[in-house]
Amino acid sequence: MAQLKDKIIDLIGYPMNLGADKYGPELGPAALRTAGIKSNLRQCGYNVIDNGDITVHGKIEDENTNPKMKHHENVILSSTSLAERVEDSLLKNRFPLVLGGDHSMALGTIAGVSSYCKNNGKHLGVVWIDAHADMNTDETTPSGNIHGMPFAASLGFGNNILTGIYGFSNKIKSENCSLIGIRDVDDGEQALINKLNFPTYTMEQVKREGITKVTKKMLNKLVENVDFLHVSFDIDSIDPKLAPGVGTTVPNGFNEDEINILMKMIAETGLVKSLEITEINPILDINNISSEFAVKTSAFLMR
Ligand SMILES: [Mn+2]
Repeated sequence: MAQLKDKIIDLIGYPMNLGADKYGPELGPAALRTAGIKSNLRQCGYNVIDNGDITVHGKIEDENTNPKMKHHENVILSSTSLAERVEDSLLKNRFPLVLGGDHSMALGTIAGVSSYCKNNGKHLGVVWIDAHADMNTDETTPSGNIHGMPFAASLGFGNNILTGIYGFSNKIKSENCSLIGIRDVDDGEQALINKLNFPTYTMEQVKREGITKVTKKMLNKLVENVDFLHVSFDIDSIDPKLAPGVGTTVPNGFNEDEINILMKMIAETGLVKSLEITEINPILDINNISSEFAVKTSAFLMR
């Protein structure tokens, strides 16, 4: 897209693992750089600036003050730095591409994007590509891990420690969001999805109807009301045979054609203005193939 090619891509590393409460995701930014994310984007014709990694606070060994929202103090502290960085990038008319890090990062990314949109008259939509719904709250969570809560929190559901990050709540509206690729949803998450009549496109639906038809349906609904799309791309949406290096593998994910078509069709809206790549765990990977796959497929989103 000519419009996007004129922009500078701001690479922002976010080596966060507290939301997963597990070692590995903090190595994601390095793994994605090693897989050639910069050279790949430059070959596609983009100007890329690598801003290095954001300093994250705290560590897994720290004592948990709340087992239903593990490490929330440090998750919030670091996410706030991320939100500032993302908003600053957008204010400079750049394209923030955040390299995670576990999915708690979306608290910060979406806070920054949403703040920018609110202050600049933009209508924000989010496409969330994930095997999971990330729609738990501190009341429904089976694990207490915050990486299962960022979508609910961004929508304004859950504890106000999470929903109120960056000084305001309700970062996004459910009717302007969509969730695609899900195949492992907790009961509490399903209850919230049902209550909100939330637009979800399951992997089962993708396999049954085909990716083109499902994506068309999703985007038709979405583009009606938004002029700014943020894409939150969880690598566990991809089939574990192609991307085994994630914290929580779920079988029967997107195959290569499906994920590439999804990315291309989202790109064709011309509305993609920010992206995060999340949940890579290089410790569980095989020769960095998951990061290499993520780099290749996300390039389709940037065309
Ligand atoms: Mn996720």
